[in-house]
Amino acid sequence: MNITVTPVNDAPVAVAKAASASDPTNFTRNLVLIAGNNQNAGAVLEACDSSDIDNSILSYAWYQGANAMPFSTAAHANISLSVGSYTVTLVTSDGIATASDTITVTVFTPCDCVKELAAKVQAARLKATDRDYLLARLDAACSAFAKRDFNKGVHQLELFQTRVDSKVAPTDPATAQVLDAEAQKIINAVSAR
Ligand SMILES: [Ca+2]
Repeated sequence: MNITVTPVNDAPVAVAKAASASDPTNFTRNLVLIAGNNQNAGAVLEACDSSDIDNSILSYAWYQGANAMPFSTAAHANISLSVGSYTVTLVTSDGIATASDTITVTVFTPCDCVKELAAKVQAARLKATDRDYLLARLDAACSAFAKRDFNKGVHQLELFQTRVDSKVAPTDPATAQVLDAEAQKIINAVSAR
């Protein structure tokens, strides 16, 4: 009796993740970035969690949207993305079989983020005088960022934070913390531009 053993190849498993270039250890499958310069933001793509049960050597290819050509074939890729929403697909191959994994990256302008913060101010229970002051600071910040006057925009956000700390924090510390943190995220992104 002859027994012939035919090697069976199992497909690899693709696992993609992305992080901000300014925070390159905090990986996620749905990355949100702020383009501190109004134009683009850096991201790190990582394929190292991909695996193959046969321990085959894996190759990688990263595709944006429906593009037929990969923009990178590295396991670890540094990229720059302009403002917009993207789907990024990792295709990993063991030479015979392939697998894919798709993640999303969204890049907002500072003004986009300021508008989201303004919606949170609108939704919060604040005294009318405080709400009007905070919205005016955000409006001024948005205009300044749109004109690329980044220092003025940051200054308006700092005035926003000061008012939140002095008028909102004493009665509603939870809301104050959220508003403060959101403003700080924008300040950090703009300061790192
Ligand atoms: Ca395999």
